Amino acid sequence: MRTKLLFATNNANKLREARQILEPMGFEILSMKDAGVDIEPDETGTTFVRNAEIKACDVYNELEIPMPVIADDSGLCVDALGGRPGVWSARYAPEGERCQKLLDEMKDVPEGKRSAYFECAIVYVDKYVCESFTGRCEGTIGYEERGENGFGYDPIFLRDGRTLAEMSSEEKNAISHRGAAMEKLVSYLKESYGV
Ligand code: ITT
Repeated sequence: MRTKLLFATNNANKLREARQILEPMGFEILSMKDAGVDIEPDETGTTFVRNAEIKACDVYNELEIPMPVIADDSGLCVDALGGRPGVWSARYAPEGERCQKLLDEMKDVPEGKRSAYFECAIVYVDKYVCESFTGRCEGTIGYEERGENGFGYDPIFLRDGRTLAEMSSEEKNAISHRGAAMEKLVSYLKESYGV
């Protein structure tokens, strides 16, 4: 039987990527809507792990019938900006304006100083258990938006000459922060529970 995990996210793109990564490995990923949970946890933490813990625990506590919950907190950390927007990536600017605002902030930053990375923390919560797994994807910030795939900052994040938005979802998942964190989650679940 497939192991069910409830993904505590309101971000449809994260849900899509999690399903692409985890379903071929034998997991069934339920959405908050599937579980009848409609909340927007308060992300008051200052780290990705803390915010993912808050989301996973808040949603777990809403469940009438307990089941394992995962949550993802992630963001883009730009070295020339001292790591910003980081945990504030979703609050940096309204969706649709984030990439342009970041390009504007980076307009005087020379080639060679445009390094950045995506970070992802996945937290798994079940009765008596709370475990976190992190993943990172390193690259650079480009000079214009390119590509139609992905979401968020993907159109300005370059890896080997292409933005993540120019890659197929399989290509992105194979190198992404989310893919790396989820791989660790799967190893943990297999080792601990033999799922
Ligand atoms: P939930 O909290 O409901 O999961 P959210 O979108 O608010 O959804 P976060 O607080 O973790 O999630 O914010 C992460 C933001 O960082 C996200 O909205 C994107 O702008 C950006 N981001 C995260 N992962 C990304 C990825 O793989 N590609 C591009 N941008 C990403």
